[in-house]
Amino acid sequence: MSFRREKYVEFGGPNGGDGGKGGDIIIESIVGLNTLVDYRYSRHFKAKKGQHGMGKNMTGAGGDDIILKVPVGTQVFDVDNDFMIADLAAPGERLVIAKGGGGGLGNTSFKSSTNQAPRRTTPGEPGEEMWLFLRLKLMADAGLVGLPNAGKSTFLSAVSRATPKIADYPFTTIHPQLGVVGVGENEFVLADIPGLIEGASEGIGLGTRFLGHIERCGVILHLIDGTSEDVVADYETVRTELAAYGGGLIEKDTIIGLNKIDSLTDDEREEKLTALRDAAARPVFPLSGVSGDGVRPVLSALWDVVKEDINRRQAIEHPELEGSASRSDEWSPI
Ligand SMILES: Nc1nc2c(ncn2[C@@H]2O[C@H](COP(=O)(O)OP(=O)(O)OP(=O)(O)O)[C@@H](O)[C@H]2O)c(=O)[nH]1
Ligand SMILES: [Mg+2]
Repeated sequence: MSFRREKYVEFGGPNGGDGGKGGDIIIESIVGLNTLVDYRYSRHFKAKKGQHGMGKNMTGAGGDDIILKVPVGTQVFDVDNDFMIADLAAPGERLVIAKGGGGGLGNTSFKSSTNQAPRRTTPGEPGEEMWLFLRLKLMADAGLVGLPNAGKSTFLSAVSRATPKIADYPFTTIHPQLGVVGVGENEFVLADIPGLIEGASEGIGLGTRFLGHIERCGVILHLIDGTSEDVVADYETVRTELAAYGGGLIEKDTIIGLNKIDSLTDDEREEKLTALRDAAARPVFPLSGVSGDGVRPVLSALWDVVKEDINRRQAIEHPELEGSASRSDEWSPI
């Protein structure tokens, strides 16, 4: 509240300006961040309050906003109600998640013909406050699935610079890993997730909680351990769990690879390939992540699908770039 006070001005009238608005809290997806680890240690964010209104009808400055930067692929849930507030699937998506309160009104705002010297003001409004739950869905172009020990992590380390842990016991991989696979001038992101076992969809083993990471992949690479007694049963087990999980995984384009052929005789290899082909009713790629045999054709097949997917997404997001993900004949050395 303020009044104009000047010599020779008898009735100066009110001149108290309004208060500034509080800062907003904004969440924004940016390229180059891969985890939400920053929010593990720092969990409270409070935007600045607006400044007070002042005499001479000066409105207070608004408080600065706070921008919470999160990786592309972050989903924002309301902790209390458990509903999704935002799905930041593309870079540069921004959303105001908590609005700063409006500034209070100075007494000038209450001036009227009947009240020329109002002493009335209003306090600022409180800002919004909330708890959020952030969940990151990795954005991979292609995803690896298979039973534990199928050689998924070995494959990822063979085709990218990723260095996942590899060992001859099940559930070596307990967190999803991403690797960038170079394809001539192009590249795509391949995700390695923990192995699935029978009953995974009911929570057995590590369950299916990592399958969410491949829901957005354009293509799945399903690896089967060639040294297994029954490759068809292994194949069916994983397919059953994918189907039980839902999320469109079972309908996704899938490349099937019979892995570890370096440990098979020619006869064993042919026999297992034929059996798998018959069961899956589609081509099966023989390969070895250890020796590198057959890896290139698998990458080619993956890229062909990924490229289509990228082109489709670009056509939606950036129509001017349509068709720019070209076919690659040059593969980076493995
Ligand atoms: N002979 C042979 N062994 C392989 C090949 N690929 C992987 N292995 C071996 O198989 C075992 C399991 O390999 P991983 O790459 O850890 O298997 P994974 O599918 O990632 O297993 P989980 O993370 O437990 O699901 C390790 O002992 C690897 O050395 C291959 O092409 N040939
Ligand atoms: Mg692994």
